[in-house]
Amino acid sequence: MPAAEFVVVANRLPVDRIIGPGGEEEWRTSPGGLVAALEPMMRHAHGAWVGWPGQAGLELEPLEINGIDLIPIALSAEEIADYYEGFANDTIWPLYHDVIAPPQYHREWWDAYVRVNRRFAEAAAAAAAPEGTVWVHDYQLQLVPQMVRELRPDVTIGYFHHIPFPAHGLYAQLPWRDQVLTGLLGADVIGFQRAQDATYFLQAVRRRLKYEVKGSAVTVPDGDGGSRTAVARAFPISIDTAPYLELAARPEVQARAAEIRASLGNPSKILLGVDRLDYTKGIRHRIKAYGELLEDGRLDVEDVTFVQVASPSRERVDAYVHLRDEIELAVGRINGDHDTMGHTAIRYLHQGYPREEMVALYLAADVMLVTALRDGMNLVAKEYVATRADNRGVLVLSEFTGAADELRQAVRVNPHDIAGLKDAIMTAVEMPGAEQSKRMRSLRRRVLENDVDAWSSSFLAALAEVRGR
Ligand code: GDG
Repeated sequence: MPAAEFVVVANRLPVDRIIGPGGEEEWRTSPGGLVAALEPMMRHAHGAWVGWPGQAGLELEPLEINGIDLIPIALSAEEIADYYEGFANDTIWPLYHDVIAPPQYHREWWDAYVRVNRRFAEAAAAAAAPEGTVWVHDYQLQLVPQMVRELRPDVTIGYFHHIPFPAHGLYAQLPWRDQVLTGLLGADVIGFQRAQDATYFLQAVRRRLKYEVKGSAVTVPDGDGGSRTAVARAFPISIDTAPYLELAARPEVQARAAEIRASLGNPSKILLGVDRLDYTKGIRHRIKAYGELLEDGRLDVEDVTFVQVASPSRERVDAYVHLRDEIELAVGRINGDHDTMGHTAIRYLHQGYPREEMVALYLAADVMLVTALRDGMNLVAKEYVATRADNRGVLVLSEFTGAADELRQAVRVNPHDIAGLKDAIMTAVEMPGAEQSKRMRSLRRRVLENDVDAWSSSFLAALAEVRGR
């Protein structure tokens, strides 16, 4: 495989391996926004993508799909347990989401994280063309930037952090806090979702490593008496809006939205939640507030239905097993107390759906509830807004999401404040049409202008600027 001008490094490859009925191997591109954002540029610049193919023990040769070289990284079942489910999802994930669940600190998980990060870095270093660009993604790979730099000082390195970065008081818990900062500072540009995340990162760098920080620039000593500059700042991610606009305009998707309403008994208002089943998403808080509104008689199941799609996630991590039990207990209680033969209080769906169905749900929903306790961005909020070409519908949005920095015309909530959340839900349910469209127009302008292309272009422009120095 020839050397690649542009190398993306992410935990997962952007494809899923499907084994057909006759045992034949097939690859299907996963519909993530990241692939959509990077694909055109990767084809143009001869791109390679380094990532795990998604199955334990699968050792594959590099392959080319749609003009992109895919470089699979094999992970054993034990490495998945320690590096991915362990350190990434049970240490870093809860710590960086403000310790909503207690982070577990295990030295053998850290050792696996270092080992696996090195494997990704070596593959990226081997794939990159002289003076090429390497763009590393997310919290599973925080050590990769510095590892790539040591192997390939000639390449330009970017890193984008999709989840929040915590305040120093929390970050300081991490037993490997200095190593992780050093790993990230191997990048020329370190991108975060919110300005606040970048500020917390820069504070940690100043306090722990004592490097000089001026504005968004860090002076990173190179060990030989010299130094270089790394830039850390916000680049809020967005969605690829085109497929959402296109699906929302399709007559059959609109007909499906009407069918969904009818199958719920044509309630006057449908509330919707769409999340991975994750403790960061505030699903319990949302259910509690809704249950109390029914209890108080402020909402009635004859008029209102709440649909919660909770797509299965990280099912082998204990905290997720408990969360599922708690949510299902709460849903069962509320439905038991309030359902009638013809109407259900909460239609709870622990399933994943094709994108068409998600868009039909967005179109069917009068109120979208995004009540995350902490969320890097929250793309669901942006997807809902993108699909509402009729300018109807209300977004209830937690102020603890990255999206809240941009989507100022949403009904903002602090999900910890159940009384406030109840009032916000009522505001949304009762909002007059004219007010809905005034707000939705402004939300849509924002999402349509700042799409995922704008995001990747601005990140790459910042990388090019650093390189030009
Ligand atoms: C991380 C950060 C940041 C969900 N269920 C189904 C489905 N989805 C899709 C949604 C959306 C995506 O998954 C979820 O994105 P979010 O942004 O809401 O949340 P995370 O998964 O936690 O993502 C987050 C993001 O990275 C990007 O930087 O915004 O803060 O935590 O696109 O629509 N899609 C389909 N079926 C489902 O059942 N088709």
